[in-house]
Amino acid sequence: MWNADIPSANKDLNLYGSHPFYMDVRSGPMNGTTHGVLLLNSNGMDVEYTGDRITYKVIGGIIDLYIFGGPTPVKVMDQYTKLIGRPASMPYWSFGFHQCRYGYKNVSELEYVVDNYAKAKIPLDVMWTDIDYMDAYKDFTLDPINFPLDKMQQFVNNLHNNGQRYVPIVDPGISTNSSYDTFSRGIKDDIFIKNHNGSEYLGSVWPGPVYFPDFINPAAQDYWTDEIKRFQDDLKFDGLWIDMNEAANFITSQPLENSTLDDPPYKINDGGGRQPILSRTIPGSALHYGNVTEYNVHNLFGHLEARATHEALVNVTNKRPFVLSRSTFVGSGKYAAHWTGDNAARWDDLAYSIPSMLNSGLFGLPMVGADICGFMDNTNEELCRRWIQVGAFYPFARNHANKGSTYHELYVWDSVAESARKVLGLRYRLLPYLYTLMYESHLTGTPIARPLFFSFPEDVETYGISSQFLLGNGVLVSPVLQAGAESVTAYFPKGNWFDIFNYTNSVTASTGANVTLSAPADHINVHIREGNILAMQGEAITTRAARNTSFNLLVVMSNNSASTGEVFMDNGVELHIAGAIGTWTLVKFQAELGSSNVTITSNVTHGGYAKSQNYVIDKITILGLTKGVKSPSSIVRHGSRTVNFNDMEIKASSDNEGVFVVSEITNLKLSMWNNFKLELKVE
Ligand code: MIG
Repeated sequence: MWNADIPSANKDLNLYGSHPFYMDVRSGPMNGTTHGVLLLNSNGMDVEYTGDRITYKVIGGIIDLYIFGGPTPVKVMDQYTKLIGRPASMPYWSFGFHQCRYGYKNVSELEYVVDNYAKAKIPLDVMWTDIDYMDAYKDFTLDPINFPLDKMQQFVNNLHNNGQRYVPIVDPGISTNSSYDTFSRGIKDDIFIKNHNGSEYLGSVWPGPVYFPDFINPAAQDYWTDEIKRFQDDLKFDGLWIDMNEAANFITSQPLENSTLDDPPYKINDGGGRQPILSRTIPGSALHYGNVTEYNVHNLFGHLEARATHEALVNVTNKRPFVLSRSTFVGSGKYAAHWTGDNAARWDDLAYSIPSMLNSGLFGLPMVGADICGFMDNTNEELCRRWIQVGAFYPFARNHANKGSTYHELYVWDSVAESARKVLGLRYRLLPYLYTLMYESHLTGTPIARPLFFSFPEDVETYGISSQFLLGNGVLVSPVLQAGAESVTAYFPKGNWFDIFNYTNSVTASTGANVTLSAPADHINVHIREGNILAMQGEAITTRAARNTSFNLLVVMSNNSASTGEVFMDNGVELHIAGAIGTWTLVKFQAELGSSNVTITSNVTHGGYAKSQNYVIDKITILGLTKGVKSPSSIVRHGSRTVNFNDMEIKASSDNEGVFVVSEITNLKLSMWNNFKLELKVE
């Protein structure tokens, strides 16, 4: 573990971040008993796992070992994130679809991309710019020719008017060009990392020679906040993308003579070799504020930059920050979202994106995704199509490509566009669910995207599965990860599962079972399990538009227990999520099956926000019953009133297998801010 700018497309090498944490799920007499272990240590280390033991070879610091007793995966995450910091709340818009590319040439090209998404009717919430927008790669500047301020302002304004957002990249290395104000202010504030002799450490990154801000220095926070404020005064960006924060360096400095900090006696595995640990980063002998050596805090650089950037955005915007960081450490989820770095446009990398995403969740960084369609190399139509089918269900869904690679925005190929409309259509209908999972994650640390064993810890068959994942408790994503495949063999834990696209294809697993499902070119299998209730909204091409649609409650009945679900709502950007003032609404739903009726109830906390938005449930869909629901069996209570829903329409149709009935109740107009109780006959 030694944070490094090594593309994640390479296997079995150190990554951008370090998380000396693991979760252990045991099979045996008490299947599913789970604990977690953290070695809270920022030094470089090798960690060796040999089946029955784990060995930490740590080259510094103290042994600060935490054991989280669980005994379930959910409880381990609660205990772990209670210690390291709960995952940051994320703005609602960040659950929309994002488009980025390294190499966009100018503002016109940005406009072209945004326009083409609109023309193709593919959702797009956030447009990004990579280092191309900068003047000679200097942070907080704009290329005066290709990305001039006035045009960029207009571009960002237009995005905002359309309910869209803009996120630019910022790198940590500050150009030492003497006419660059950000540099001069950094020198004046004396916030750069030093050599052991007190001069500034000179690295080299995109702008050429750079100094690196020392985010351990309290003065660096003020400096960073001030720079971000100046930039925000010019251009109203909505979040920041912090890259290269391992910290990446294009040069490898010479080790100081006899320095065990630059060239320690035990050589950890860095980049696949056993070498001095200053390869393409800041040397271990460099000094931070308070004479802290880089040797001890190297793995914290990205974490501290994420913290400083988060704090800066809080100060400057007074809104919920969105920070995307490449490098992370234990606790970074409190400040940032994460993408998995430079993958390649290869089928293997599509498959690896699932365990990478799931790991990030276990590390307390639930807002995560991989570059959709693949960053390095040229993607192709089939791979990009399968990738958006998976990526639509990453908590953080961003298409990104390397400079020089073929363009792969979702409208480029018709078949990709068509599939994107379908899967992102579902994603946007699921936005209230994703957002509620974020809220739950923020409170308890449970990831948004989860390994199957989170919901089925007693089922040992789930433990090794990294080709499928769950969103929340009961939405199962079973993608195609191979070229040419038109079917997928997926594992279904015990229960009744329903195709979430059409409700009518079901899978019944009386015990856990591998099931082969058809997966034609435009389709990904996504199923919802009995026992779950989802509050969904309508399709739209921005999150803003989706939020103006009425709700559809999807209730999946179970013979074994009551079905439950909840939805959290607020304005999506306020700083303190679920704060004391109560400008938010939480609604819990429950559905129970009686001998001849179904009862669906809601329980509202702080109805005010839902009322201010006039949120109504206009339709309830009930799955999982072998008979259809009929007219209300008794009264319908809605708030303090007893209501007779004269307009209510009920339609029941049997599913493809003729086993289950899909019941749809429309024209409901149930206000979200009032408790309701709905009793329906089942015949
Ligand atoms: O040296 O900013 O991982 O997403 O497009 C490469 C250019 C620097 C690495 C990031 C990638 C980004 C690229 N950056």
